[in-house]
Amino acid sequence: MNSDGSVPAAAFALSPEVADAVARRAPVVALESTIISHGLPRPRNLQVARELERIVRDAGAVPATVAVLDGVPRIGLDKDQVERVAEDPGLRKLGFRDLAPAVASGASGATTVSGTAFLAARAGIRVFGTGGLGGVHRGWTTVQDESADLGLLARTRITVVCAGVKSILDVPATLQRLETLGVGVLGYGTGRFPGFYLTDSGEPVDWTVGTPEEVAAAMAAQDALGGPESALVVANPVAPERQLDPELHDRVLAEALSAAERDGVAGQAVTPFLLAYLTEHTAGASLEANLAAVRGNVELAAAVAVQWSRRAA
Ligand code: PSU
Ligand code: MN
Repeated sequence: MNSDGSVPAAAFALSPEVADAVARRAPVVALESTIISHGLPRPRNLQVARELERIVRDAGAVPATVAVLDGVPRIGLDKDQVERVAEDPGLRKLGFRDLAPAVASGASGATTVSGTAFLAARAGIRVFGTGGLGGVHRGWTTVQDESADLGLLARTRITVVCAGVKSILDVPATLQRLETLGVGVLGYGTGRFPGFYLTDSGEPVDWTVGTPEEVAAAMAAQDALGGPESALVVANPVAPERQLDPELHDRVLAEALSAAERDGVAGQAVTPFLLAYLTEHTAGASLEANLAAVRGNVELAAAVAVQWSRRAA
C-alpha cells in the first residue's frame, strides 16, 4: 500500500490523465459505466457517455469513467474503451463483490455504484456523479432485495451526487437504511429527497446545502471528525420543468408494477422490466427526465470536485 492509503497502480489501471490529476490533487469526477451499458438504450448510450465526460471537462475537472475490461479495473477510459462499454452487449454488471472474480477470470463488465465507488476511492478519487443509487426494493419484507450500493457506501469515503433513487424502489425504506447505515444525505437546494424522475419523492431530508462549497465543507468535516469511512450522498433534484409529469409517472408506475406481478417477473429482471415499461409507456419522457437528472448530477459533481481540489491546494 502507498503511504496515502491507495494501492499501487498495478492493482488497477488509471488512465494517464486521471493518474496525473489525482497526483496533482486536481479535480476528478468518477462516472459509473452500468448506467451506460445496462441503463440506457443503444445508440443513445454512447452519446450520453461522451456527453457526461464533456460536462465534467467543461466544468474544469477530469472525468474518470470506471469499468473492468479483460480483467483489468480501469479508472479513466480512452475513446475506444468508452465505445466498448457502450457497444459490447456481452459486458456483465459488476457490483463491488463481483470485482475480485471478474479480475481473477479476466472478465469484462460495467461497474455499478458500489463497484465504481469502491474503485474510485481506492484510486484516490473523492467525488462521483451518477443518476440514481440502488436501494431497497418494494416487497423487501419477502424478497430481501436491497442493493449492495447502500452497504458499500456505509464503508467507503466518497461523495456521490445522485438524483435520489428510482421510484420503482421503496424510497422511505431506502432512506431508513441509509440512516441505519450512517450514510449522510444532503439535499442540494432542497429539504426534500428527490425522486429521480421527479423533483420531490415526497420524503424529507434532514440536511440541506446550497452550494458546492458547502458540500466540500461537509466532506472536510467528515475527514476532520474521523471515524468509519462512510460516504456522503448529495441528493440533487431534477429541475421541476424537466421532471416527468408526476401524474403520468404515478399512473404508468402503477401499471408497470402490476404488469410485473402479472407476468411473474422476479429477481434481477424486475428493474430492467420496469424501466423499459416506463420508457415505452411514457413515449420516452421518462428517458428524457432520466438524462436531465444525470446531466445535472454530473455537472454538480464537477463543481464539488473543483471546490474539493481548492481545499487541498
Ligand atoms: N439507478 C438508475 N440507473 C441505473 C442504476 C440505478 O437510475 O443504471 C444502476 C446503478 O449502477 C446502480 C445499480 O448502482 O443499478 C444498482 O443495481 P442493483 O439494484 O442490482 O444493486
Ligand atoms: Mn438487487
